[in-house]
Amino acid sequence: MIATFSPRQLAHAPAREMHNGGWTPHAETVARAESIVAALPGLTPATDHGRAPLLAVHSAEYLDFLEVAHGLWRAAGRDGDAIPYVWPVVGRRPLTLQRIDALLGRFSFDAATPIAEGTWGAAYWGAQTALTALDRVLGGERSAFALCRPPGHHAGADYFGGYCYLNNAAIVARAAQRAGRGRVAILDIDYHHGNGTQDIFWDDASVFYASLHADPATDYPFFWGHADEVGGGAGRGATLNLPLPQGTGLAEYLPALDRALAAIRDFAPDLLVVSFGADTFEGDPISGFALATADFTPVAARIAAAGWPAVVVMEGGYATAALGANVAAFLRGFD
Ligand code: Q9C
Ligand code: ZN
Repeated sequence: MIATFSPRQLAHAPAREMHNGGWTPHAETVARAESIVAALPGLTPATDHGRAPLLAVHSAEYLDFLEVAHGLWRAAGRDGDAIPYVWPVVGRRPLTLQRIDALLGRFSFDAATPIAEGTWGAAYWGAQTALTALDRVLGGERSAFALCRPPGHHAGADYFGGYCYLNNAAIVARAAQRAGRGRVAILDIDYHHGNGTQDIFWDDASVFYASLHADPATDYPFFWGHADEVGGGAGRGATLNLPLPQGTGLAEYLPALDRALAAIRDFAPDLLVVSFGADTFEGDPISGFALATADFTPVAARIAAAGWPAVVVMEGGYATAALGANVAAFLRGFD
């Protein structure tokens, strides 16, 4: 399968994250991308599609903020990565906010997602990497893989979090619609629920969002991904959440995957976007499912067998040494 990548994504190197009440080294490392690069035979360089496809998903205020956030942090006399510490639970007043701390809180939902010096450029090129994979599928390729980093599915229209800044899967979905693929399904098989993607398409009947993930009763992001979240307004019924217990292995995973695929089949998409996280791997350091490396191939084969043109976008996966092999095993299922 064709795989797209931009080395400019490696400029994002956050040092640490807030985890269980203390600082730990950041799990979303440069080495993750390097592990995947080393496992794939050849990579197609990303091309620049500009800011317009990002604006089809994210607000202008949010993109403007992301671009200058680290500079504002430095201008405030701070060292290292910009990290929020206060959130506007009661009221959001972005247009009156000046202080970097207020802006960070306005446009985020957790303290695990620092804005480092290279974050904007890396996230921008992550989105371009995803758009380049879409180009190939629109050009007639059956499927293409976008090696996106940082990941995207936790990022909403105007917020970052969960190691994510720009929602690459959502950007692909909107760009596909603009190219005439009116009905798009997003299948999210990262270990964590893709709260950002769900929020972006919550009331949109033209994009079906289906997710298999760890039950938010026990796992991040806690406030999204419960089975009773089905979409709202015109989008009611176009969101499908299938939470699974910690310890889930292939035998429990495949029936849930089949449920998601059946729902997508009923929706009859013109294009499928797969948000692929390899953090369902048994050796993942921050997750609790039990898929083995070899299990990723049959998971992908079931998705491929459905026959929709597919853009596979990289999301999480933190067992760095095994990550390349896990991604390669998944992509093999599409051959
Ligand atoms: N104590 C993705 O896989 N931290 N993001 C959880 C648990 C956030 C994962 C901390 C995990 C975000 C794309
Ligand atoms: Zn994840």
